[in-house]
Amino acid sequence: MTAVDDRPSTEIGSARRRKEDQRLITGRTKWTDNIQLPGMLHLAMVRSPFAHATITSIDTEAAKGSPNVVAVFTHDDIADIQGVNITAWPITPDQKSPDHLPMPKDRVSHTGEIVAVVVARSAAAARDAAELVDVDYDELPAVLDLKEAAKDEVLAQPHLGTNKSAFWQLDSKAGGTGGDVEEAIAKAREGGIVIEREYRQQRLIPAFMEPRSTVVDPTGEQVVMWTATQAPHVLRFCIAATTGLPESKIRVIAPDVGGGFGGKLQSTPEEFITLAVARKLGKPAKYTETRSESMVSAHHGRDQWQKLTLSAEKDGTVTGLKVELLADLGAYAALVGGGVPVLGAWMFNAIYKFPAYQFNTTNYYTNKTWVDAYRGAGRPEATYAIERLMDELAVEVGVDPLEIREKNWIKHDEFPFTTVAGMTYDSGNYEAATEKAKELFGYDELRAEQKRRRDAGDPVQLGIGVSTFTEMCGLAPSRVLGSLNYGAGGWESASIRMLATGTVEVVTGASAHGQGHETAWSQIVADRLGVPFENVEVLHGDTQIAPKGMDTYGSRSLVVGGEALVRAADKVIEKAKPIAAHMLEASVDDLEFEGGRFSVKGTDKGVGISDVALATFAAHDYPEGLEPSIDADATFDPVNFSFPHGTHLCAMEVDTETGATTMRKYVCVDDIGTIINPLIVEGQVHGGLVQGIAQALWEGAEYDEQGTLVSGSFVDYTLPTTADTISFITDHTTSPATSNSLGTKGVGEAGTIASTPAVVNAIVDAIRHLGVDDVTMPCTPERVWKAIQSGGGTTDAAPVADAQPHFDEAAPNQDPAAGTTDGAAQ
Ligand code: MCN
Repeated sequence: MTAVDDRPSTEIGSARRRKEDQRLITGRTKWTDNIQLPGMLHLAMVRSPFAHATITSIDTEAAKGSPNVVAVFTHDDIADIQGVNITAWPITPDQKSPDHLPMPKDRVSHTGEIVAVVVARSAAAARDAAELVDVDYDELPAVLDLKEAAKDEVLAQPHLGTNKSAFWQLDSKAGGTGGDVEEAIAKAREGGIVIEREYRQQRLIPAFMEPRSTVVDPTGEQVVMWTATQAPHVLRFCIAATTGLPESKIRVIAPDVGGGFGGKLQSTPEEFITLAVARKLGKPAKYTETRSESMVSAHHGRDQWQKLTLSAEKDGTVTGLKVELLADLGAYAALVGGGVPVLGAWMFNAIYKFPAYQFNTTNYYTNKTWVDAYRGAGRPEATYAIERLMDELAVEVGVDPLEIREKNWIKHDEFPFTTVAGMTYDSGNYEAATEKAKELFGYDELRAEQKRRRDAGDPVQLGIGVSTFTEMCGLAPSRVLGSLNYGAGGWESASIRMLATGTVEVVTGASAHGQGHETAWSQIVADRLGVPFENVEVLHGDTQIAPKGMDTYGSRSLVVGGEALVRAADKVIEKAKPIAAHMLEASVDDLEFEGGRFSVKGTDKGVGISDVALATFAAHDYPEGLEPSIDADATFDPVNFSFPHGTHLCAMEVDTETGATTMRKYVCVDDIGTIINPLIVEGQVHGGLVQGIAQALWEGAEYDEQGTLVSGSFVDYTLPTTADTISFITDHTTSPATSNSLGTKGVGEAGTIASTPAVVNAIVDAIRHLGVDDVTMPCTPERVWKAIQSGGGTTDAAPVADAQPHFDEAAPNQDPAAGTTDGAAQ
C-alpha cells in the first residue's frame, strides 16, 4: 500500500488547458499521413470480398503494367519477412490460435483480409492498379453467427477441427473466495428469487478519428516506422519477435495519433506488410487506409452473448451470480482478444456483496473481423449485465432500483474489501456518489413526473436508468498478469532530465493518443519539483527517445506511468540534495525542499532546483564522489489495480407510438480519486459517455449472410455526433486510491463502462408497464417499437430457451477447478 501524499498543491487539480491542443487544433502537427520522404512509394491493399475462401490464383500482370506501378506482392513474395500477428494472451495453455499471417498463403478467413499489395509512385496509382489484380477464389462455407459457431457445424478455421478457442472459468468455491453458486441458485429456486436473462453485446467498431497510417523508411542504419499506433513499444517487440529484424534495428515512432480507443493497440497486418514492402524494395513506403478499409480491417470490439443467473433472498439480498458467456473472437486470436471476456470476470459482481459467484467464458472463432479491446474491454459488458440484472431484481422485489443496490453494495466503512471474485477494492464510497448524483438529477422529482405521465397515459413515457458502476483499471500488477498467462508485464517507466538552463525534459513510456498526457505529466512534475509548468517538456511515443514503455490502454497511464514520474521526481530531489547542501555550505540533514527550493531550516538561505541543475552541468565546484547528474529514472509496477466507481443516472423519454427515444437528462458522479486535471477529466468523461451511449442507442457492426460488413461506412455505422447528444452534468466524489501516492484512479474508460446500462435501464423503465423487460442493443426506434408491440421480452434476440443448447455445448475443455481460478487477483 502506498501512502497518499496529501500536500496542498497548486498544479494538481488545476484545470489547465491542454498544451498539445495548440498544435492539434491549429493544424500544425504532422499526422503519419502528412509525412513525405524522398522517393517514397505508396501502397494499396487488395482485400478479400469473401468471408471464407480458398485463393486459387492471383494474376498481378495487369496491375504491374499499370502506370506508375513499381511492384505487386502476394504472400510468397514477402513470406520470409512479413512477420506474424501474434497473440499475447492465450487464456489457457491449450487455447487454439490459428496462425495469423499479415498476408495469408492460400485461404482468407474474413472479408477484408489482405491478399496482395500494390506498390506505386502515388497512392492514387496504387489504388487504381489494385482494381486490376485478378484473384480467383473458391468460396468456402462461412460461419458468421456466434451461436452457430458454438455448434461446430461450419468451421471458421477448418484445420483447428473446432470453432472453440478456449474455455475459462473463475469459481468462488474452487478459488476459496466464496460459496457454491449452484447451491445458492438451487436454494433460491425453493424460496427466494432467481432471475435468468440473456443479453447481447453487439459487435462495435472503434471508429477513431484518424484512420490508421504507416510510413516505413528502411534506408538508414535503423529501419524507422512512423505509425498511428497507441502501442509503439508493443509493436517494436512484435516486429522483432516475428520478422527477424533485431529490436535495436527498428525504431517505432507514434507521432500525434488521432484516437484509438483500443483499436490501435494491435500490431496490424498493414504495418507488417508496409514494413516488408519497404525492406524488399529498399525504399520508403507509406500506407494509409480509407475509412471503409478501417471499418472492415481494424479490430472490432464486444460481440458476446451473456447468459446470467442471479439468485437472491425474497427481500432482495443477493446470494449468487452465475455468468456464462459466448465470446466471438472473429477469425483470429488478436493481441489480447481472447482475454477481453476474462477481464470482465472480476467485474460482474461489481460493487455488490455476492456470497457465491461463477464466471465461464467460451471463446469461438467466426469468419468475421478479429475482435480485441475496445474502450472498457470486458468491463462494459460485465457492468451492463449486472446493472441490468439489478433493475430486474428491484422489479421482482418491488422496490426502487437504487434501494436494491444500496441493500447489496459494499458500505464505505467496509473498505478495503475483497470481493467474491477475489479482487481487493482499496477504496470507495458508493453512498456519497449516489447521494450527490440523486441531488443533481432531481431523482425524486423525476420519479414523480414519471408517475404523473404514466397515470395520464402520456404517449411519451419517461424512464429513469441507474448505473452504480465500478471498474478495475490501471493495467496492471505484473504479478497478476503473469498468473493469467498474459505475455507481458504491467509496469511503466519515466525519466526526468534536468537541463542546464532550467527546463525539464520528461520521458514517459506511456503513449498518449488524445488523453492529454503532455499537460497532466507537466502538472505532476511541476508540482513535485516546484518548477514552472511551462518549463516542462514531455517526450513520448518514440522507441528511440522513450525506449522503455508499456504504452497506453486499460486506463493505466496515470496510475502507473504517473506514479513512475512521481518516483523519478523524488529521486531527482534526493540526488540534488547533497549538491544543494554543498552550494549552501550546509548539512544535508538541515535542508528542506519546498516550492522548488532547497533551504536551510530556520534561515533564509536557499537555492532553487534549477540552480542545482546548472551547477551540475558546470560541475566546476562539485562535491567529491557524487555523479555530476541529478537526472533520474523510475519504473513502477503497481501492487493492485485502481477501482474507479460512480453513480450514473439517465432520464429517457420514449415515444410509445413510434419507439423514438430522446435523452432528457444525464448525471454522473464519478469517484476517480485525486484528479490531476479536471478539464482533461471532464473531456474523458464526456467522450466516454458518448461512446457508451452510442452502444445503447446507435452503433452496431452488421454482417449480411455472405459475410459482408454492411455497416462498413459512416452511412450505416451510425456514429453519433455532438448534435445527437445533450449536455451532461458531471461531478465527483473523492476516495483516494491507495495503490499510488497521488491517490488517483483511471478515468479513460469510466464513462463508456457506466453509461450503456444507464441508458437501456431508462428505456426499459419507461415502457416496463407495457410488458417490456428488455430491448436488444442498439435500442433503435424500430426495436423499441417492436418490443412495445410484442408486449415485452427480448425483442430480436433468440429466446433464452433456444439458446440453451448452445451454451451447454460450450463444454469445459479443462477441469474448471484446476488452475483456472489462479488468476483471481489480489
Ligand atoms: N486523469 C486525471 N486525473 C485522474 C485520472 C486521469 O487528470 N484521476 C487524466 C490523465 O492525466 C490523462 C487522462 O485523464 O491525461 C486519462 O488518463 P487515464 O485514465 O490514466 O487513461 P490513459 O491515459 O491510460 O488512456 C487510456 C484510456 C483508454 S483505455 C481508452 S480506450 C481511451 C481513453 O483513454 N481512448 C481514448 N481516452 C481516450 N481519449 C481520446 N481522446 N482518444 C482515445 O483514443
